[in-house]
Amino acid sequence: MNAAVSFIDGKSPAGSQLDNLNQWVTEAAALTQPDHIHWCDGSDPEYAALVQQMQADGTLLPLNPDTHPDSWLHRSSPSDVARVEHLTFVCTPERDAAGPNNHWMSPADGHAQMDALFAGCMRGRTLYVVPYCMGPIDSPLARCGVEITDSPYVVANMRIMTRMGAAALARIEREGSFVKGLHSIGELDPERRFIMHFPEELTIKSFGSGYGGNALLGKKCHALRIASHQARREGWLAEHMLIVGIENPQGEVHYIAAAFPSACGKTNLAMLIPPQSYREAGWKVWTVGDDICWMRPGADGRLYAINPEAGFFGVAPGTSEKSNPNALASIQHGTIFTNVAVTDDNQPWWEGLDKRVPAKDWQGRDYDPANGPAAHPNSRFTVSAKQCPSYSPRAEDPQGVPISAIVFGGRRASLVPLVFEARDWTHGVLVGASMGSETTAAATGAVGVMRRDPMAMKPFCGYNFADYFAHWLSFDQPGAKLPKVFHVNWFRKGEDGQFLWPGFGENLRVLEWMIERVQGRAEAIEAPIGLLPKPGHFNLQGVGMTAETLADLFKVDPDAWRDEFDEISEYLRSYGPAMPDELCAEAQRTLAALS
Ligand code: SAT
Ligand code: MN
Repeated sequence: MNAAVSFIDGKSPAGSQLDNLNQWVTEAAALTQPDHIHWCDGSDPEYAALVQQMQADGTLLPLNPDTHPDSWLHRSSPSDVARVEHLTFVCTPERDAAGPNNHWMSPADGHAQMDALFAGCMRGRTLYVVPYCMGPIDSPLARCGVEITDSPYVVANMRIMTRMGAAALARIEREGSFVKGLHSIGELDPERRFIMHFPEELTIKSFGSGYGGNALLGKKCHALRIASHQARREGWLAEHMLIVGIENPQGEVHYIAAAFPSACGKTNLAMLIPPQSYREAGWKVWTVGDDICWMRPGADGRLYAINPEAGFFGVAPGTSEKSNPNALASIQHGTIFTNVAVTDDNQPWWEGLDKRVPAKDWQGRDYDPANGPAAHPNSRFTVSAKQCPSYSPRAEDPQGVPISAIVFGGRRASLVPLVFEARDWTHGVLVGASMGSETTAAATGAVGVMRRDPMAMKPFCGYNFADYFAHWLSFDQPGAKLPKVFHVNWFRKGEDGQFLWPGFGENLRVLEWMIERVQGRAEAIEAPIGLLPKPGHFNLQGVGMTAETLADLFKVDPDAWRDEFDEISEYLRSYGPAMPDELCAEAQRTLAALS
């Protein structure tokens, strides 16, 4: 054990509001039987000591200190490389509360199953108590949690991804309430792996995985599954959305929240670099968040959003000087890489980065293309948001940023045009609810299969989707100044199998149209599925696109859309009577317009 890490065996912070926390830690320790208990203060020396300890035992491998100072490589167990949706449960007294969109277990069964796994699992290990705050530490929209874990890798990641340590503990002491997350990597045995949520108890139990959203409990488990449940009760929204600020040449900044499934380019859009002509004209892009958005109505009726996270857990493959220079600049130092490859001079490497040939693959084997990609397709970087050159100063604003537009998008090779606008809020909710996307490597299972992923929340909504859609509809109140809602598809392909739209920085053109729609400056034409840009009102100057490609990009094929809407209607109906009639009626309205 490294002496530099101070272990406060048995001793815990004072303060009567913390009785609740102390008691839970005592119970967790009695169950898991750790050798040591360490209360994390989130300090630099603590982080340094943890890293040193992990380097000593091989959990972290140092990377080239000249090119990537203070950066580390972690190789996870090869059977523990992504979220496991089939092992993720929502445990509510009534099955209906969790809905058909979740795997369900009764709380009693869930606790019994998990506690049997946790019994004695930390013998010979240290139990870390990780107090954290999701959101700026002084924000009324922020919420706190405490993760108990036996993984120092998880502690180090939580320190980057959340406001972790003493300040969070002080807020918990003031407020007295927090989300409890109990985590152990167990034996990293896929047969003994479960992630369970108990929303009524604000509790998470996760066993057997050390990877991403399975283990960094502040992220998907707290900030989405538990928070979505809290948000419904308290009148706000916890969403799987990036938040980006677009500054126009007049210096006005419009904030946009956009929902895309995991590994569909949220990080790239949040850090977009404007095309040269836009840069020269004075456009700027500000990153507030790349994955999660909490928003609530402000006194002026607008929705105000915070990013509950403090860092990025970004997908490495595909990140390059072309696709995302801001991300690349962010990860030159102080970064934890997980499951990437390395070059012969020990620099992190992944497919799509550049033309170098890696020396070792993500499992540490000599690189051999016969073994598949050198970096795991779901390999990641963990880095503080403060290191991002485009990080918005408003990201730390306790009041959040006002949202002008909400964007839904998926990965659709055909059918769905580059952009369309919803007719109104109810139609916007339908557009979100009927989202479909091809699956990615962010979760285990087949990749590239089209599935319904409403609001990109299929893996993350902590309650019945029917109730969730009703909650969304409920924001349409007198006096509300709701954002306009749009749908985008960067991934439409032509008959030759090539993407029709160049994407990346050029996506700003689409955001510009949205902002001009919000300002009432750009015009649209009505199509049965929503409003499309009126030719001449969408800036394509310099894109070099043929009229034919443009027509393909915006084409709405009524026959194919009728099939899509038959499927959407059936999907909505599959939720039974709880599905809001308003939404089914809205789908019927679109279907009628297509006939
Ligand atoms: O593994 S995570 O859930 O944290 C990342 C993602 O899938 O969005
Ligand atoms: Mn995500």
